[in-house]
Amino acid sequence: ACGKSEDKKTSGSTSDISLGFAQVGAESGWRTANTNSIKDSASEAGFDLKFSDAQQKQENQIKAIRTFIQQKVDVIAFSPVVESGWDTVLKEAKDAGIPVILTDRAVDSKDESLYVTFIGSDFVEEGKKAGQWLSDQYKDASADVNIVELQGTTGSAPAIDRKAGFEEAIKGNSHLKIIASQTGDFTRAKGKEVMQAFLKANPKIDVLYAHNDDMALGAIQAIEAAGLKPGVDIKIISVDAVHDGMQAASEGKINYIVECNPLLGPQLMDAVRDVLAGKTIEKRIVTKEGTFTSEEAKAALPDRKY
Ligand code: GYE
Repeated sequence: ACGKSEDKKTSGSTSDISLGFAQVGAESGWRTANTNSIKDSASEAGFDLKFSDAQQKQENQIKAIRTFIQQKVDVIAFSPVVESGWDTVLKEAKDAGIPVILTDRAVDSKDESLYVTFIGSDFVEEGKKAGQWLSDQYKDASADVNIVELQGTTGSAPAIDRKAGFEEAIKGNSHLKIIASQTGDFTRAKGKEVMQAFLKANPKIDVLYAHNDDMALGAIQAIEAAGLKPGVDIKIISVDAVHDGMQAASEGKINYIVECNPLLGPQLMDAVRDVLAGKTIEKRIVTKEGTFTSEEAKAALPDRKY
């Protein structure tokens, strides 16, 4: 065989492998860590990385993928901003013979042949961990516990799944009530703005569940501005465990963080190598992660990489 990928495999050199990566944006600390991980591991692998930032817009990602197809990159990887609406462009990549790897977020396409694998977290599991902790905290509650929820980007896999997992885990405790739920688009600015509105509209908020640290950090500013103590007057749970979130947790402002690992670069580069070498790859590669209470965050903070 003297195909393109065969040459690469046998030559031992990777410098002629090109990887097009369509990133979501730069909306959060998680995303920054994820982007750095991808750039660093691509350069370590010696791949020619073509990186595009979609500024949280699906249309920009679709454009970027079409450009990668025109450029005839060897592999396309991307983190789909939302779950739906990918079939057409994924079909175009398939017809061009370019393998696609999903990282971080999933698509809802029925046709699994449109992508090689999906590398990323189990977001339903993350939501469940958050809800389970809360259920345990309030297992002896005799009055209603009012929860407000800051959702991630509407239509994104982590927003859909973290909501579903959380609801599933709290449904056994009838005192746990979600009284308001809105998107904060995974950003600090939006998290602050929506929390302000929640505080205005609801005289009694006991718990905030934020789908990521950045929204929780924005909400903390709103809570403090309202003269309340985050972590005490309002208990806070979030997801990610990025540096600033862990810092707030170590100060007792966030009570519980469910970890979501952004360092997907090394696994992605392995998958790129494997697919070009013609190896079979598992359809689903799940990232391993844990959880942190305030005390655990304090202990873990000095050794965190991001
Ligand atoms: O939790 C959030 C980011 O898709 C897992 O996107 C990712 C999420 C992450 O904006 O902070």
